[in-house]
Amino acid sequence: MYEIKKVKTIPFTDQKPGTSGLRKPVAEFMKPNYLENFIQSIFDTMDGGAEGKTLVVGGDGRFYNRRAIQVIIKMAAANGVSRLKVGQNGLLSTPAVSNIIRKYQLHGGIILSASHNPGGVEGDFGVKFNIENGGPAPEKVTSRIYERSLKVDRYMIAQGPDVDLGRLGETRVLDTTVEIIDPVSDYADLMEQLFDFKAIGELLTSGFSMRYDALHAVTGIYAREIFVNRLGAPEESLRNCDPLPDFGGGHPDPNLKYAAELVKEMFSDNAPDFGAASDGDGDRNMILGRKFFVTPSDSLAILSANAKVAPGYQSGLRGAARSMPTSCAVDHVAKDLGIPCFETPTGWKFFGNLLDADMITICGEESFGTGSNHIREKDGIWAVLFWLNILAKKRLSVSRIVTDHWLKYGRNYYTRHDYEEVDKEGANRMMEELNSLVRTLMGKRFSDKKVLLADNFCYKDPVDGSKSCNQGIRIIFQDGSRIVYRLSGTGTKGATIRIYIEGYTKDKRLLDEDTQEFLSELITLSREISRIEEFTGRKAPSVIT
Ligand code: VG1
Ligand code: CO
Repeated sequence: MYEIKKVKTIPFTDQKPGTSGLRKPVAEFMKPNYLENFIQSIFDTMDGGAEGKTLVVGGDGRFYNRRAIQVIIKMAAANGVSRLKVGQNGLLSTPAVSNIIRKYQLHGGIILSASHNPGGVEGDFGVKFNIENGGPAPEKVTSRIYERSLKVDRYMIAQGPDVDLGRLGETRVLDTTVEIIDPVSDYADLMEQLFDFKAIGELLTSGFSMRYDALHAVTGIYAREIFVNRLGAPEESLRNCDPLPDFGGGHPDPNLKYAAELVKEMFSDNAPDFGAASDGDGDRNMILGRKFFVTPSDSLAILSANAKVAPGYQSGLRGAARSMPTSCAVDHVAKDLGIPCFETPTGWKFFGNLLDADMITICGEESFGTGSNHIREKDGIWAVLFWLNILAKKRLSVSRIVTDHWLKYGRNYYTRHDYEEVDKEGANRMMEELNSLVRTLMGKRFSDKKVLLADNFCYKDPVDGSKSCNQGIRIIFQDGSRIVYRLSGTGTKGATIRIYIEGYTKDKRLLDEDTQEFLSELITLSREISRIEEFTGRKAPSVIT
């Protein structure tokens, strides 16, 4: 029924994976051979080729997901993959893929998603490759794939009928076993092992109200099974939980701007007790209380401080880690717990070695990502369950838990200012200027603030010694406040400049200030030092988080 076809092709030069995989407008991916070249480059750079390998593939359900999966099934078969697990209807969240790779000891996985970027015909598409530990491919692997993509001159594909993605069970394509799997059950089982489902179930049926917004992306199917079927929450706890190819026209990005409906409800007078949302591929989370927003950096610190309430973490944490731009809130907790706290570059792949070496248990990023050693990706639903587990045990409001935390550890005021879709050249020039200027800032004084350290962040992995430099300009002041600048590696139009601003206080009278106001001096200073208006023509950021 199937025949192997070898297709001649011409390499593309723009298939360099960014912060998390290859991300481009759908229109790019639909160019003849664009997807095929990249997939063949992944197969060609596997140790010993793709022959005999076991892999998993699935995506967030966005436009082109199903088409791409059919191509990948047929290419996997023609390249000799022995077993390919495929999420039913082409769906699998990023954390679910990570779990499946680990649980079934596969060689790797391919995730089709552009994460929180919009989908649909006009939106973005993406391919991420995860390795056998379940985590995103490290830089040495992604650069091998990129090198290969510059030379690939043929790809192998099976010709024959499409596989029915809706029907669970095994079929054969050439000599490859293609197994259509339930995308949810393995993941939901893992969550039941980590969290106290009995206590959470009691909370959710005790008059406590929650809203979970999947923003019409992949976590809808996970939320329904876990929150409603297994934990007994009423159906009305779910919002936008049917995955749609264009995410209903929205941005599947769980933040104050793009999860607007949920935010509106949570800040209304009859707001539920708890609100949460996740992104396109299910690895991000936003946590809200009644009229209260929890910053992702605080969330990481609070989960760390309360980890022992969850059965999966009752013996405590080995260590914690955060990406460099993430606020230092978790550092205070780690210090108090007497555990190490690591600072890594932006991107989940940098946590992989620390987790594999059992040097950390929990980790997170300011960009709405939190996770632990249960898998090798950040995990949206996991974070929501962790919060519910804490709420079920403490029986306090979200805002009370957060303010109690600040009283004990002090508060790290934190904001991120994004300048999206700015001119690439201007952005690069600004970063170059900052880079040559940064060392001269050491010891300098700006009104009452003295610079303690100023550099371009260079990370040396404590496990394998590999170095990743040029990871962002940071200016750290003596009082613990910081300014960080970096360019986004996930944007698909022009350049995106991110400025991260942080201030710290232990003064109990200053715990309840407005964030932008508290940080206003530092914000002005960050613009002056970088001369951002001069380089980009922008007076103000396009998104403030
Ligand atoms: C952004 C975030 C980063 C995150 C990455 C992938 O990258 O800042 O923290 O790891 O997205 O998240 P950048 O380079 O645009 O700043 V996701 O949800 O796309 O896997
Ligand atoms: Co994501």
